[in-house]
Amino acid sequence: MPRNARPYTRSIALWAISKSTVVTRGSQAFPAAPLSRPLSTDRGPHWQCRHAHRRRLEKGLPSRSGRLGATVVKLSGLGADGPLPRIPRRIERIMRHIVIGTAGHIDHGKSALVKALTGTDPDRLKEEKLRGITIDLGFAHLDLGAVQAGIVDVPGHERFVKNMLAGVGGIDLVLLVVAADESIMPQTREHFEICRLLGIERGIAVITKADLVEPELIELVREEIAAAASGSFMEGAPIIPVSSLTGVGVEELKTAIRDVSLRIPPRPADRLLRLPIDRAFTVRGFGTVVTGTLTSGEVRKDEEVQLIPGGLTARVRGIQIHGRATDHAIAGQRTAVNLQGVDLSHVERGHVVTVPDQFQATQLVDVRLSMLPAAQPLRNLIKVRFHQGTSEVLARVSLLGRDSLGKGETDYAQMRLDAPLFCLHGDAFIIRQFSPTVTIGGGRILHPGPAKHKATDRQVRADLETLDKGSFAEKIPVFLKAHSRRMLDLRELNTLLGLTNSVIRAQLQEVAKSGAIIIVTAPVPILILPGTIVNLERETLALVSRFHSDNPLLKGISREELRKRLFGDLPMEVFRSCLDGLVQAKKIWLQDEMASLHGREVQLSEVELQLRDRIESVFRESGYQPPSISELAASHQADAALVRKIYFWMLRERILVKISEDLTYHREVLEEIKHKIHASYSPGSRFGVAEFKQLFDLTRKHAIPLLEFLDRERFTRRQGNDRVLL
Ligand SMILES: Nc1nc2c(ncn2[C@@H]2O[C@H](COP(=O)(O)OP(=O)(O)O)[C@@H](O)[C@H]2O)c(=O)[nH]1
Ligand SMILES: [Mg+2]
Repeated sequence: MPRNARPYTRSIALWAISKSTVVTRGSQAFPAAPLSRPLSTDRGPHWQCRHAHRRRLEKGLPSRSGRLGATVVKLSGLGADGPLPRIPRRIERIMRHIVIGTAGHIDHGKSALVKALTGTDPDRLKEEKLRGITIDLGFAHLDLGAVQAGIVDVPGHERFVKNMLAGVGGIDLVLLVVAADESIMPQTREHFEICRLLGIERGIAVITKADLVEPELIELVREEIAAAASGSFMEGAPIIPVSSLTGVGVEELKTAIRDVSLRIPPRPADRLLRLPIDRAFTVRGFGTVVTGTLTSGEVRKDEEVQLIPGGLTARVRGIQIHGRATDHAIAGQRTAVNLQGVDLSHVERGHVVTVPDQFQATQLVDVRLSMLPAAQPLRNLIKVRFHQGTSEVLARVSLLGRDSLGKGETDYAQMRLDAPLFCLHGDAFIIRQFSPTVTIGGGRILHPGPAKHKATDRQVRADLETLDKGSFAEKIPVFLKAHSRRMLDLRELNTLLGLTNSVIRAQLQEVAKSGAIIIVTAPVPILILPGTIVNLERETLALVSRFHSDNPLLKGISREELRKRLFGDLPMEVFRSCLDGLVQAKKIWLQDEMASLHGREVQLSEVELQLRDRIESVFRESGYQPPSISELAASHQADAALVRKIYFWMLRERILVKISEDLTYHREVLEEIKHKIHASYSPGSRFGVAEFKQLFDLTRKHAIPLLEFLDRERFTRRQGNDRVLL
């Protein structure tokens, strides 16, 4: 055993073996793809290190024990939630799970090629066999040792391009098939354009039916392909002549697929599960099964998932990859999932299997739209077919302040969808003409849930440009701004992005550090634009000062009233943080749940001041037997309302203390009473009501409320008919 290959007992990520260590477990291999996520080590100490087999694996051969292996890299210091490390190039090359799609004109030999590569006839429908054409997607598994590829075979017929579109999303590599005897044909171009618009980054051109033509013709086709590919993602891609009939070129093609595949970086593990469904069917005894290319995240057996649109939840009863049962599948794998708890009638192509309670479908999307060079100009508000993932819906294109978008042009637009669809920021889409159905353009989703725009709003264009070209830190404020409340909680923001929890938290911390957003601590953190906080603070100050001028004798506005009036529908934490900020900045005083402007004293007029002094001296002088409020008004011949107003102000200022419904004492008198009791009794001693009455020369009318007040103040405690001094 190499020195670095220790037994793993920690439950966090297994990022900890030396570079040259190959690991297998039981009869199952660990392909390189799981490197994109932490490996759980709770499966026991069954790690075997097959150091010597690395070379065989690198060449794509099975290890000598008949098992496949993978190398796990030592990258210490990362927990299961840590950001993903970059897998060193050397390691990337060990093993790949990828998805390959075919593309090309009808009858050019795509399905025959898939059969020649894999032994599987991808034309699975009875009608396909009967008519000899591919109608819907077909699937096969290509085992190249270090490269495990799922192949999606698409129909070439123009009528079935919509099926082609459902299959080609999420592929890593396209095999652009061109028959030697026909060369490039309309659907060769259309499929190629679709791949380009979908942002597919790698391709191999295959000249099929090489047995039917002279070598010179093959060279001509090769030149035509090279010319068509120039300036695109396929510029310089391998072009391989093949005969599916004789087998010539098939091995070369496999080698090329392996070479290209090993250079594909692993799909980042920074996103949540998305499995756009391309097929749904039932299997007797198992129920509903859906298949698709797992475009991001991972899915595990027994976990709960949700289907969007629709929102139905289901349990993952089983998972298969290339016909073999497994406990979990990761991004980049062709995956079949057996769903428990949903009826087949509720599941269809276009739905997406995802994590529960995170996403919603939308009927409005902001996009960057590019028209194909050969397309007819697109008129504003025209109806088109909108394809995203495996779904297709009708949509109207609302252009931003223009009447049409010409061929080859690119601009921002808003799509108004006829039916809800689940997509995220950055997803690719295609549009096809309503009739006749030809592909006319495509692009990227910028905002998957915006407000409806006014066509003339200039700011909209600037914001969309940021969502298109900006950095993560620049985009976040735009998402916040686009929301009517100008804030989003982390969950709401992630509805647009689909990142894993740890990744989005880490990235947002960075953005907050730059000052572009403020994160308010809450059970789900709330993201706010600094400007929004500034406005709220300004409004708070304005409201408090307005309150002061309307209510000069009141100390301030109650906290709850302030919240209701300004922050009614905003989260409590935002209110709290805003108010805390103002208190800390010494702009607001917060006392007894009352907010007032910092440094503000209640201002009384000259007349009011005189009245206050008179009332105060009445209460001081009347000592233990103060007057009631009505007696007070009568004896002063002053306006009763004004007396009440001053009286309440004095209560709020705690100059007077109301001890019962009818009795109010001057604060100093109450202090004096307490002093006198202390002077007469030591703590712990008892006295009765009679003693108390005598001590202060009181009747029951004053004595009982006073004693009850002292009990409430925890100055005394009642025991039977006595009081104990505390
Ligand atoms: N001679 C020859 N015929 C081929 C080859 N590949 C496909 N074909 C034939 O071409 C026809 C169309 O093939 P198919 O795979 O269905 O084309 P697809 O529509 O692109 O899937 C079938 O009759 C095949 O037998 C080849 O390499 N050589
Ligand atoms: Mg076919």
